[in-house]
Amino acid sequence: MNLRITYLWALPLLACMPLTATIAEEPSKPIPFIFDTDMGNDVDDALALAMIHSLQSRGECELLAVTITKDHESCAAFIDAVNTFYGRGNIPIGAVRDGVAQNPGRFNKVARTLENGKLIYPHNLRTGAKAPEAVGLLRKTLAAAEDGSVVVAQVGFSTNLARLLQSEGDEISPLTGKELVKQKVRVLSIMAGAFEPIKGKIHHEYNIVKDIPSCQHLVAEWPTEVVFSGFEIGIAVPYPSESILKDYNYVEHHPIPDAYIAYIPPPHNRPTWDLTSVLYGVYPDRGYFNLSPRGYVEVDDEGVTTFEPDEKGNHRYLILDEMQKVRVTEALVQLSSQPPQKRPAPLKKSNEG
Ligand SMILES: [Ca+2]
Repeated sequence: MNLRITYLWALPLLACMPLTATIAEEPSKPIPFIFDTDMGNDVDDALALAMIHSLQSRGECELLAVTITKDHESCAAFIDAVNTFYGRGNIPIGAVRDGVAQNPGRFNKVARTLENGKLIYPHNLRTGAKAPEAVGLLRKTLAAAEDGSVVVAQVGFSTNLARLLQSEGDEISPLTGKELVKQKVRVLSIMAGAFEPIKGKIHHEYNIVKDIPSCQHLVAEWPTEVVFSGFEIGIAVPYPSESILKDYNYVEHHPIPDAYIAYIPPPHNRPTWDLTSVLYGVYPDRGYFNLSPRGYVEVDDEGVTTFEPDEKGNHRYLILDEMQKVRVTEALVQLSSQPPQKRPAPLKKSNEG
């Protein structure tokens, strides 16, 4: 019997199924992605950026822009070197002005490494001083995006995004920053705070403590969904340093293990704070994490986060069970260490510095 004919009876049933409701909740791929980072303070930002490139190579996301909240000129150069290594040296990079954490950090210098007088990791943007200011780049990037599409991962301080919310309409868009976010951003996946005691104590989480007023403004005013990866998540799934020694040797020089070793060398297993925010941002529906009930996060004047459940709230935070820890660790290792899809493309003038 012809199978096509046999199953024709099922077509009316299929037409009645509420397929559209299910599909509408799923993000369309590739997800337009913005990475807001304090690159240089801890090496998890570098691993997270490598992950984004691998996810883009897999067609899962498209990195629209990287914006920096660490106020040192070396951050932008390192990010451009990594982007160039992955064949995407033209991704726009914006830098904070008058921001916090004004030291170079331990590993941004990897971008300047020379061999026989040449840069090992070529890049055009040599200093953040020549990068556009971050809030303007965020406004421009959001204005050009489809409504309700963008995922933002904030894995450093809230300086840029708080300033974005406070920005007025301008030549880029008549919308205020808050209106732009409401129109364009689907979810903010943020590494900040702590939602359980750390070693039995209330934890003052670094990303918040460095710029408390900005984080207070962000949590009070962000108009779309916010999902927090608290401090406890990243320490529950440490990056196995054996991977740093063994999984990146497909090229002679690789900026990610170089940065890791410059930060704290193996056998140190580094927490994966920022990586978890990227993983959730791109794969919200793959069961890597459980989510808290809805509610509101508050940030006090000491930088401590508290969570008040409320079904109308737009804040949730990540929770990990034992099986998820195994899955998440495996996913983070495989995504961070995936080889670049293509070798560096010719650079345009846009990121020349
Ligand atoms: Ca970070």
